[in-house]
Amino acid sequence: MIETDKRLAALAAVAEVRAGMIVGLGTGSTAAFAIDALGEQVRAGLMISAVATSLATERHARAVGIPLIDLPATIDLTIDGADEIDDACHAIKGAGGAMLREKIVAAASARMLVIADGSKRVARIGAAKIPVEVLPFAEAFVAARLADLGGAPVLRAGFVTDQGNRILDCRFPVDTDMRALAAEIAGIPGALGHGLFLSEVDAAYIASDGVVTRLERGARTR
Ligand code: ABF
Repeated sequence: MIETDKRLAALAAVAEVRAGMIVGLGTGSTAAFAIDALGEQVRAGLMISAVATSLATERHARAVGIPLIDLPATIDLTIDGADEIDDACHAIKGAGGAMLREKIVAAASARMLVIADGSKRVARIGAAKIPVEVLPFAEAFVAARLADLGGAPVLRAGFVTDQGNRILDCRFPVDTDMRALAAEIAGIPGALGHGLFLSEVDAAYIASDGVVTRLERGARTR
């Protein structure tokens, strides 16, 4: 059962949280299980503070009693979902549209954990849509650049990000060099963020049929 697996993955990650930590809270239905579990622990006396990656997560965290702070320079541990993750902990995120804040929080984190059910685990990332957050002013320009890169961008209809921006969902050829692509997208003026997380994720808890597997990346590259 996918919901059970999401919950198991979330609980495995929450077990890494220690008293006194600043915790980054992800967005999405899997991260929501972690927020619920942390809320329970906070109500039972665990002292932590947290940073939310989206307005939805902020509301959820407040509702379950987790104290929130503004983004500090460093976060101890972040727990977040993903759309795809491979065994080297490369991930695609952003189906929920929160990847800009998620990337900032991940980059600020000493340790970043992805939690997911087994359907998200892939041999090589790249089949999922890669979302790009774009400043509305620059939409046509960024879309043209993404099309030049082979991304066949599609505006996410009716969606506005927490920052008031739009999202262009892209599909690149499966054999695309993702590291080169990430650099290309990051270099487009008006493209504010993208869903490729190639060096941020330190470990992942993936649950399939009730069994949790931990993937740990090697030495951190950033
Ligand atoms: C966030 O929520 C995103 O980066 C990812 O796109 C999505 C995963 O959602 P879910 O856990 O609901 O599949 O983590």
